[in-house]
Amino acid sequence: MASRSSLSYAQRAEEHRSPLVKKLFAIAERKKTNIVLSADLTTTNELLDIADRLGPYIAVLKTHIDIVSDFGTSTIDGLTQLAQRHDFLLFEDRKFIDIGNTVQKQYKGGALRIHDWAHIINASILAGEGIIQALDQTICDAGVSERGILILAEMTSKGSLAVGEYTRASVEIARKYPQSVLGFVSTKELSSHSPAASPNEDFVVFTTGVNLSSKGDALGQQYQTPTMAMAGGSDFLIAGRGIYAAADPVTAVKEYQKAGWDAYQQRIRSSSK
Ligand code: 5BU
Repeated sequence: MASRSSLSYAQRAEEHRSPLVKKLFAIAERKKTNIVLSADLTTTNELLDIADRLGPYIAVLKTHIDIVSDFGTSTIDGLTQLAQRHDFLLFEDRKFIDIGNTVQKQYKGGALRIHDWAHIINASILAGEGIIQALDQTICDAGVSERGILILAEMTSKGSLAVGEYTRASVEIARKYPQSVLGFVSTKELSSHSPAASPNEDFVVFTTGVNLSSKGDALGQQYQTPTMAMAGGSDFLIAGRGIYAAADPVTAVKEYQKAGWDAYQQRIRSSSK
């Protein structure tokens, strides 16, 4: 089957069955951006300040909420208000990885109340299918339409073991939970060439490790450029330090926005020829 990534976000929004994916693609079209800001700031003030300044240029804000040293109600309320004001979604990069019973508690309750505010979460299938079943159950039982899971099918760090059979199993499990699994965090598009792909299948691909000027860091991170990621079938580009740690983060986010959008337009133009 041809990859859905040759279609425009608008067309995919129209044809997708998930209200959350429809909203995500509609935001991308409206704001002309496929950038996910990885806002790895460690205080509520810094996090809300960057979300407010860069919010107009991004489709999604990704958090690691457990690194916020003064996390509290004001963190969540602030993020939720800014997401509404600037029209972006919230993605908590919690990487759930435990048995089903535990992840339900981690997702729904605890100190972080992730289900209350994060539209998107991610999970590893290392523990088996039960983890996705558990998160799917929490989402379906809550009856909130704008909640979804990305399966962590690959990782960008050097020597990652999320490869081969693990990655293949991620795709197989994703197919069983169409109500709640939106797609993958992966370095490239994974599913369309599999013989099991159905014609209407449209997984969304979020790609981390995106940077315009660096190839990696001293702790094993490995980067690709926005153009490379989009050519590989990525739909949303996750960038952190390349943007928030730049001398001028607003100028930087506009550069990433332009690079990501140009590469997206190039992709849909070349596949319509
Ligand atoms: P950076 O500053 O652009 O390197 O930040 C990358 C972010 O994406 C950071 O929050 C990581 O935890 C996250 N990440 C990643 O880098 N690689 C992966 O495979 C996954 C997440 Br999954």
